[in-house]
Amino acid sequence: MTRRDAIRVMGGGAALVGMGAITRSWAAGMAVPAGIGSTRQPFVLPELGYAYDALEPHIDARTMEIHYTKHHAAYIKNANKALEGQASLSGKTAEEILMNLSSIEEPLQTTLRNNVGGHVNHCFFWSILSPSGGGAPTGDFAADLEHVYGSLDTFKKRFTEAAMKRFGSGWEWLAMMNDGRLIIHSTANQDSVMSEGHMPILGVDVWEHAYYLKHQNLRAEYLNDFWSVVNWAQASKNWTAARAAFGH
Ligand code: MN3
Repeated sequence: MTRRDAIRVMGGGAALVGMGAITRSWAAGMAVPAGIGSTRQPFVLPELGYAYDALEPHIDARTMEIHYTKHHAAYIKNANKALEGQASLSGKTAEEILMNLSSIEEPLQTTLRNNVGGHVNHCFFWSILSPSGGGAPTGDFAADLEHVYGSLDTFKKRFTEAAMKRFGSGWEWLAMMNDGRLIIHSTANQDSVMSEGHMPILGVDVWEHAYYLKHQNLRAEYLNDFWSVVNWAQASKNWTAARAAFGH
């Protein structure tokens, strides 16, 4: 029986069994490639891989610097502090914690949802941006997008519309469900799609701290700029890793 079959046969009850495999796939380099981030405790600020001003004019240097050295760093500090003395969680990766949040008692669960989620989401976000980004995806990932959404432009339009509808702070994602299908999905605050059993392929931070200095309240202009720096090669790697993790 393959893992995919196991997940299908056992249904929801197999979620944790499936999650174990997914976590290993993720840890092997899905969304936090070598050199980009550490998902092991204690969490540390990852290498950005490019200069603060490398994404200009689309995302400005000051926003990048504050976002990375203040916002992301704060999630890391708070996550590590919350995990101090939590022996049962000390060997867990960030992803394992997010995938098994419901097993953690409150109020720790909420603290970890926000801060481990914030760490993982931001590691993912930095990796999905690139000074040489933009353009269009290629290969099987591009074919899947076209199959599901009709065209890249239609996908971008629907993703942007969904990101505009996220009320308050949160994220917009292109994610894969465990049956291999793509979905455009929004999460509030720092919630991770991994806590819902999905794998992230592409994501954009729509908290105002991600764009307010340059774009002020104009989220639509920020999202338009996002497409100019999106790292489709990384998204394609994420798509391939998600397929493998779910046994497709
Ligand atoms: Mn942010």
